[in-house]
Amino acid sequence: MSVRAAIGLGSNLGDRAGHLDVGLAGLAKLGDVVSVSSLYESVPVGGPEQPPYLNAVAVLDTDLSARRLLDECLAIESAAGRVREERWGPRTLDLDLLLYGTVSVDEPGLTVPHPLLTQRRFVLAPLLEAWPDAVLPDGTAIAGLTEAVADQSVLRLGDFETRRLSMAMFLVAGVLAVVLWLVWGWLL
Ligand code: A4P
Ligand code: MG
Repeated sequence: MSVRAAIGLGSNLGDRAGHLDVGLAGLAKLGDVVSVSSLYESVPVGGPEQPPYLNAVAVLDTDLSARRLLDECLAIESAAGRVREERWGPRTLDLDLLLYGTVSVDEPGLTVPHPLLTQRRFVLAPLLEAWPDAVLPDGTAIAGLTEAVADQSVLRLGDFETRRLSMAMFLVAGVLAVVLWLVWGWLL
């Protein structure tokens, strides 16, 4: 039987949006992606001084166990060039298993719900957008947790599709400008 899970995606190195795209493409192979939040720009929480993050949350229905899902997420991170240097340090791609249905897991190397979920606006804001009626295993609604973290700086950007569309329009405009410039030169 499939379980609805939420995965948090984060990146603050290199082509951040490109890394999140790679993460999302990898997640699509692990189940049915039912919802993806917008992208959120967020101030780093914890760790050394580091660049701002792009964060998002994907919700998927999966037949994988929580352990297998996390292992697959770690493999996707590695494929995106993730190198672990220090805890909470900068990274090309971070995938965190936030929720796995309403199941609680507390094993070596796997804690679900993610232990810092309730303290982070960069997780709660996209999670609420992608899965508005999500609840913790104890029945607490995610919707009720956001007020306590409202002071953390998180900015909602456009969604994945809008961003792809604006990149395509930017490219088309660039090509048109070059063509016009060539025609202009040829006419003169
Ligand atoms: N692990 C256990 N449970 C989980 C779970 N539910 N999901 C283990 C993911 N991993 C889980 O993680 C260390 C180990 O945690 C994994 O090997 C896995 O077995 P890691 O990714 O190697 O190290 P990390 O990410 O530096 O540590 P941690 O504690 O996972 O940090 P977080 O919670 O991922 O936070 N600020 C902003 N604005 N945006 C961010 O995305 N991210 C972090 C990292 C810090 N500050 C941030 C952001
Ligand atoms: Mg992590």
